[in-house]
Formats: sequence, C-alpha cells, structure tokens
Amino acid sequence: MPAFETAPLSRMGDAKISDAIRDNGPSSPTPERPFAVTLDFPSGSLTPSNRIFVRKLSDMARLFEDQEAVTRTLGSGEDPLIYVGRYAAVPERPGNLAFLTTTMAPGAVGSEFYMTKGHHHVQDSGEVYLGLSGEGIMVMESREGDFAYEALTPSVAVYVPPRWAHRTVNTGTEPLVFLATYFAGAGHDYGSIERTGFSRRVYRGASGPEVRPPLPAGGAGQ
Ligand code: M6P
Ligand code: ZN
Repeated sequence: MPAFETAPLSRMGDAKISDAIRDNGPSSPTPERPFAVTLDFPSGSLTPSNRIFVRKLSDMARLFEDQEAVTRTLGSGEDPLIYVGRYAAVPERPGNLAFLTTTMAPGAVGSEFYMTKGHHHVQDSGEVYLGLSGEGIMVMESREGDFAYEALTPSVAVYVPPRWAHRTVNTGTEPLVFLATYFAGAGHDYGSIERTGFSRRVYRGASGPEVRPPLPAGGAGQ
C-alpha cells in the first residue's frame, strides 16, 4: 500500500500521522509553516526578512582586476556599497529552498562593472535567478572550464546547473535587482573563485558591455 494513501492514515489518529510525516525527513527543531513575503522590485526590499548582508568594496577588494583603482578608491576614504542581500526566513537545512533578493548598485572599478563575489556551491546543486529590475549579466563557469553568460533583466529567469560557479554583474545605470533560490544546504564556496577567478570579466566598453578575458597588462581595466 503506498505510504501516501490517505484513507488508512486518517484512521491512525493525529499522533501517528505526525510521526509518519517526521519519518520522511530530518527532524525540525521548530515547526515550519507556509509563509509569504512581499517584494518591492525596484529596491529589492523583501518583507519580512530575517537576514540582511552588505558587501562593500573593501569586502571584495581582491576580486576586481584593476587593483590600482581599488587602492585609489579605498585610499581616498571611500568604501562604496556594492550590493545588499535580503533573505526570507527559511532555515538553512537540506530539503528547504533558500531564497533572497540581491540589490546591486550601478558602477565600475576601473572599467570593470560592479559584480557579486561569485561562488560555487559546496554541495553541487542548481540555482534559479529571476531578474526584477535593472540590467545585468550572469557569468557562469563549470568546474570543467566551460564558460557561459546570460543577460539578467526583468522577467528573465536564468538557470545555473550544479557544478557551475556563478557571478552577477550590473551593466546598467540603475540598481540591478534579482531574486535567487537554491537548495538551502548548498553552502557557498568562495575560495576557488578567489584563487582562480572566472576566465572572463565584464567591462564597460565603448559601445556597451564586453564579456571577455582580461587583456594583457596595460590593456583593459587600466
Ligand atoms: C544570489 C545568491 C546568493 C548569493 C548572492 C550574492 O542572491 O546566489 O546565494 O549570496 O547572489 O552572491 P555572492 O554570494 O557570490 O556574493
Ligand atoms: Zn549560488
């Protein structure tokens, strides 16, 4: 008899039914209930949110190609806000789907557009991004070295398969706002991106964004 057949279960009483449900997965320290959040697309505000993180230039200084521009900016006492993340209150454990908005300022370091740090998932698993406001590009690179990119604009959803590192870049003049959802137990691995980077970066070119490898010293980003 299938475990999900309802008639016999309904005769087992409340306690038995809740035991059966608990046996289907890891036990929850607190009961989880469905909930809804409200999104403001232009700002990325997500209400209610239980965790907000902020990344400034100083938090990701080594990731930009133009280190002279980074030093100049930080040396002048400026530490621009690059992006803010706002999480919905989903416990970070396997079986759950984490989701959050990210709001990224427009701007560039040298000629390289503002971007997220970029990461692999510790436990290889996919992710879906949905553009809410602004104009951006997602760059993605697999552990095997394949590279891909997609535009991220309002009403566009981008799928990131397992084993693909991902980074989002604001190529517009307004904040880039997007929603992302992923396996809550995935974990963020920043180390490999910090060590090797992506093979291509996104630059402000004369006639629009350029997705390409860094030029030899003295070229792009100087
Ligand atoms: C998306 C998701 C988050 C991630 C955020 C910022 O919203 O992928 O998991 O934290 O972008 O990206 P990063 O962590 O690489 O800075
Ligand atoms: Zn991710």
